[in-house]
Amino acid sequence: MANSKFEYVKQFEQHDNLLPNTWIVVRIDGRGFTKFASKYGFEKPNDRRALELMNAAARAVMAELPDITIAYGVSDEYSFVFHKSCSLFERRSSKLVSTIVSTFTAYYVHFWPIHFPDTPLSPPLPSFDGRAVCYPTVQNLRDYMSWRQVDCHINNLYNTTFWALIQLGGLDATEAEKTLKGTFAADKNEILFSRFGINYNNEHEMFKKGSVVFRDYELVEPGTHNTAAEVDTLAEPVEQSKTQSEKDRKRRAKAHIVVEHLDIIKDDFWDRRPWLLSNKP
Ligand code: DGT
Ligand code: MG
Ligand code: MG
Ligand code: MG
Ligand code: MG
Repeated sequence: MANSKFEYVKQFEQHDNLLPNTWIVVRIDGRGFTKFASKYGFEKPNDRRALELMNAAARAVMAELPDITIAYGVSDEYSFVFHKSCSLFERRSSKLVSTIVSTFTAYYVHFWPIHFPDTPLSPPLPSFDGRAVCYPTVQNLRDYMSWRQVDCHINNLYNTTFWALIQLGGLDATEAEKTLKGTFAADKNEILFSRFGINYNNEHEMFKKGSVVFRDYELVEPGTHNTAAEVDTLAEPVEQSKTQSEKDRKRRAKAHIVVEHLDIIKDDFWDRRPWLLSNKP
């Protein structure tokens, strides 16, 4: 390509390659979804259609980006995890984040009519923000995932009780808030059960646990337990031939992507799916 006198402007571009050998998490979040949810009459506190639409978009993102290992979604947010050995886009933060955000948003809009057949979208259209964070160890990554799932649980128990007090108990928002002030989880469970006959355990798993998206291979029998430190070693980058990593990538691209509502805080989920954190596809 010919050099022009204008080409020097290229030097103004900033490098934003993420730290090598760390787990990359890209979290996206719906912009102004409080307003968006009320515009489209999302059910409170959880709208199944809206959550399933989020899951469908996340699944499509994973199908388009085989480098994503696992994703976790709750409310209007989704976290996408890239393996620490990932070299997609030379690990450039802005490329990773903008690709995920735009792919997710495009599919969210594309799938909207399937989930909301009677309510066409109209401007302002849904949009998402995104950020990338690096986590150096498997323990840090799992703590991140646990943090999001605990958040899901705490918010959902609160919201379920809050809206039961309003929708079934006839309280207004101020009264419901006052009732819940200073209560612990056990108190909220008790309010739900004694006042409304609701057993929180029987609430929909998607509402209680959020959604986990991953590639499904054969489950490993529990008992062959790897500690986080051992998994960290497993996940060390091994020198792989180009053809091998290309094969792995193809295998990932072909694998069935599932959306489940499982506990990702305990070891069991990870122990049974060693491919999620190891170097194997
Ligand atoms: P942001 O992210 O700073 O642009 O602002 P928001 O309004 O998106 O706030 P955020 O992300 O902290 O909270 C998510 C909002 O989305 C929250 O107000 C509840 C709403 N939302 C998410 N899922 C549902 C749902 O299934 N049903 C209803 N009714 N609302 C939902
Ligand atoms: Mg926010
Ligand atoms: Mg939001
Ligand atoms: Mg949010
Ligand atoms: Mg280009």
